[in-house]
Amino acid sequence: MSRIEREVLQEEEKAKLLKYYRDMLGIRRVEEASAKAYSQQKIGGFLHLYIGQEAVGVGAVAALQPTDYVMTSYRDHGLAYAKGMSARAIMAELFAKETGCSKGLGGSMHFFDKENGFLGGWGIVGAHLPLATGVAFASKYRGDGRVCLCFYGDGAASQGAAHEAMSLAALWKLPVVFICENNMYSMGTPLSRSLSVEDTSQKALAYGMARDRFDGNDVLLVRDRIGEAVRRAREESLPTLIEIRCYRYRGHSMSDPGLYRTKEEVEEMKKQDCLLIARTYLEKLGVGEDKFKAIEAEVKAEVDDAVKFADESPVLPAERLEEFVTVD
Ligand SMILES: Cc1ncc(C[n+]2csc(CCOP(=O)(O)OP(=O)(O)O)c2C)c(N)n1
Repeated sequence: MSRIEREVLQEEEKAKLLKYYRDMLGIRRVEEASAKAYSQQKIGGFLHLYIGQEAVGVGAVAALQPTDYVMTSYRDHGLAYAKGMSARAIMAELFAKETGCSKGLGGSMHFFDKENGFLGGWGIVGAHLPLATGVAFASKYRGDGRVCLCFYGDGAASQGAAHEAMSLAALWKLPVVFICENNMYSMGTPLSRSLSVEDTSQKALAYGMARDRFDGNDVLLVRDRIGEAVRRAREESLPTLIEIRCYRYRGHSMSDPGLYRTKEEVEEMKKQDCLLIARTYLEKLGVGEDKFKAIEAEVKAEVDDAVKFADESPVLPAERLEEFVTVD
């Protein structure tokens, strides 16, 4: 490769990394604003934040084509944003407003965005893995080349539904990537108290499925490693199981005081923060303080606008509720 080609490549990578940085910051600020709104009682029900795991969502989506699918559990705001859902649609859904992605009827755990290929937002632990297998079956049946990424937590790794889903995905050679976001605690239970092995990707061995395992704070590493699984799914129609080690800085949900771990542990993990890592790369590539300030201002304006939009939006009138009920 010539020097000029290398430089062009570096410029391209820099532009991409800037976008990933901006999207990770977008997720973090949207989540912080929703935590604030929750404390002001503008949001009801549960609220599970993605803060700390942003590089997983952004890196994963960077490995996809826009027509590919993403599904996840109830910790869904970050992945929805990464897949293209607007901050307005997110905040309005959280505020239970008609302008939200699910018309305010789903709330935090039930985001959905068909146009962007974001197929939920699912509240029952492990229940969406069979759905992801079904989505991948449909892709293969139609021959449309679409890949499905299915995210779940370490707490779902031993669910029976997860095994049925993986077994059939491997047997039928389906274009699905199962991604266990191992943030170390399902609710308040450390993985060591719920699983006899430390590495949940070993489950793939039982099905003869390809597997991978790595840390999820470096967005470029996440993109490239998930990219390999996406290529396997698209070109060879084969599933992969990936465990990504990550950490959530906040409690399981807003009501969790986090007594099962120390403040020191959380502070230690923050030293490997995904935004810090991306920023350090970017600084080495010559990006200066002004650019970071401009990104911060742009994201702040986006989030402020989303909160205002959600505040001012109407709730769905009660007489329209039946429109969304299906009876056979
Ligand atoms: C089938 C089922 N059992 C129990 C619950 C209650 N529950 C909600 S979240 C959760 C912990 C899941 O942890 P994990 O899968 O690791 O995801 P994380 O919250 O860490 O992202 C539990 C037990 C549920 N929603 N569904």
